[in-house]
Amino acid sequence: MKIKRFRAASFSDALKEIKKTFGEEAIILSSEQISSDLVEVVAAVDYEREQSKNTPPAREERDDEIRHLRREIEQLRDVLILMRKSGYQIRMPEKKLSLLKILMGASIKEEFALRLCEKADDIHSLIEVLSREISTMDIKRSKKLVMLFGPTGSGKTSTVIKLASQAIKRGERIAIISLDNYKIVGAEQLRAYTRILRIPFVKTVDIEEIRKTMERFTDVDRIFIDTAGRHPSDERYLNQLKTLCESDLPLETHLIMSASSDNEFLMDSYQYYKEIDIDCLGFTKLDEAVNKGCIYNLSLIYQKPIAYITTGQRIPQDIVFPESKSLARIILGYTDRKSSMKSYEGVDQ
Ligand SMILES: Nc1nc2c(ncn2[C@@H]2O[C@H](COP(=O)(O)OP(=O)(O)O)[C@@H](O)[C@H]2O)c(=O)[nH]1
Ligand SMILES: [Mg+2]
Repeated sequence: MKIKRFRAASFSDALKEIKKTFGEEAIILSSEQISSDLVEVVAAVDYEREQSKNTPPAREERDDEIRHLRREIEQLRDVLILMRKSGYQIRMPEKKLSLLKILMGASIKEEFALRLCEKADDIHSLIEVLSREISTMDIKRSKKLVMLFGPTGSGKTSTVIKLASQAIKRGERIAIISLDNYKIVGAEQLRAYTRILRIPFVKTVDIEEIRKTMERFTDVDRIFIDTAGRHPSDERYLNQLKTLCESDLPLETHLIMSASSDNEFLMDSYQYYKEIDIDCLGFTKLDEAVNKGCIYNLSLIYQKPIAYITTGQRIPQDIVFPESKSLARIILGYTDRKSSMKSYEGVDQ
């Protein structure tokens, strides 16, 4: 076994150096933040194992940057696991520790929180860093077909109505398609709203029917597609969505997740939803969510922009389109009137 001490400006840099010197088999024996810009990590490698191992080929991924980010986060998670196993306490300057507490208090995953702490010195720079890492999307520039999908009860049908109403307000001509042949109440609720809004409504499960609807409504600017809610692991549901995404339809996909859901459930769902070609994320039920860190956690693992958040059951008003700095504040609980949902209404409508 070979042991070496590494010093670097950040944990990520130290880990990069360790991987470069010792390879993937390196283990971390200890790590310490010595000052705000110096960390020390002691790593070891078992040379026999190192020499005999066959390095598996790196998984192909389109975007280099995403691959790099994921790797960095995985490495940090490995460090944390090893540190915990050896009873190691995180030691860092008081200022950084208080940022770590804020982040973890918001339910941001520990390895993500540590990464953010490396880049920020106070709450203002933390908001800056966070806002640079989350991107948002202007739904005014959406494609003609906008499909919402996600877990059962996440708020898809309500959000379709909210988005349709907003688009009508902007002067767009709208139609709605329901692919929900499962929840009769859901489709009927949607039909009732389309009557009130006086917009065309089609209920189908067939891609060809979607195509025909699109061709029939040539004067329509946007067609919102509501889908049935299913558990993320439901293979038939995923295959139906995949088929739609792989078609030549001008389709934009929005993954709708409730911010009040269990953080682990939301994180786990990634292993299923990553199969789908997702364009953006929409978060619902911010009014019921105790912590909002899941918004950051998910935007980081999906690497997709956030298009909107919904803040209550009232249709159509409880939806906002924050830009990234406001979103960063919301995630950290640093809105002007912290506990009041009204605070979101002032955010970049
Ligand atoms: N508190 C709160 N409830 C919401 C929000 N969005 C949707 N809901 C409620 O969540 C429940 C499920 O919503 P629905 O749109 O039917 O979900 P779907 O199954 O994904 O279509 C309904 O009772 C909605 O009123 C929100 O932003 N806040
Ligand atoms: Mg529904």
